[in-house]
Amino acid sequence: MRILVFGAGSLGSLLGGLLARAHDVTLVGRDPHAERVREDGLRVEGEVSAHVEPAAATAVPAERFDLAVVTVKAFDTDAAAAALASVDLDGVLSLQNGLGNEERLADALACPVLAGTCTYGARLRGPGRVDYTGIGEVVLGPPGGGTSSLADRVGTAFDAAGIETTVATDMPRRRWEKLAVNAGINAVTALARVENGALSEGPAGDTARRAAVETAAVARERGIDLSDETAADEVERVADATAANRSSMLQDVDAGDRTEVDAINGAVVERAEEPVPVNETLTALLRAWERERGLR
Ligand code: KPL
Repeated sequence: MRILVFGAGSLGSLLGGLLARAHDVTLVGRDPHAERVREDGLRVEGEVSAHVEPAAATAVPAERFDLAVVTVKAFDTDAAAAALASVDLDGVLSLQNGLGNEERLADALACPVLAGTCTYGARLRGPGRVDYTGIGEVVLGPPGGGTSSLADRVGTAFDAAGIETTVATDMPRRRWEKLAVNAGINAVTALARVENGALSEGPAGDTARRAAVETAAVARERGIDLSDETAADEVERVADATAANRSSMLQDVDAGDRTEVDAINGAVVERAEEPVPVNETLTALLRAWERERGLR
């Protein structure tokens, strides 16, 4: 399969690197990372060690691709949609945090858009180097649920590259479950400056579970079958499986970059019909941190 990975940050580089073991992959990212991948290839280290040689560019090449995998931050989704609008594609898979990304891509693109969740731990170590810090899973399918031949093809292609992938018919519920995980893990690890594994016990872990439980309540208000127990258990399971990982939001804070708080905890607050005090507090704290640094 010819695959374009749009957003060669931590997760995009890891997935692009793993996919390049079986497919013709082009990474779109920033220099100096893209330049180094072009010159010396991409080194994946950690759970898997591999040296692969995908193509890499800072803009989308005018070529045909079977699939574009979008891995940019939620606040860059509209820019991704604009960049992909003129590309000849069979389909797009959004593997992004937060709610609403697939809808924004689908509004701008003529091809079908799949929703996906990914719980891999990844960290960009430097130009041309990505660490695989936690084995996870990719789940993908049509955003509204049900089946599609594109989802089946993409699932087969990911499996062929050794990426454990589930093709799901219940993506609306899966997206809310992943939102609950991110609402719990990302903001708490970013504010406490701890790795995911630190959430196994103590007050930080309690706060993460409470944020996830609030998210499950909002999901139920919207007709999604997600129990408090499932949401809290998923936070624990993912925090354990990616214990050595610095969450994507902590990596943003480490780098002094804008975070995805609006698309994660902010999205929970925005959709809630009843008070969600933990998500409100986490959103307010991260927004204050961003404001202080002139990031919003
Ligand atoms: O999605 C993640 C993220 O960091 O954004 C998890 C699964 C929590 C891994 O850190």
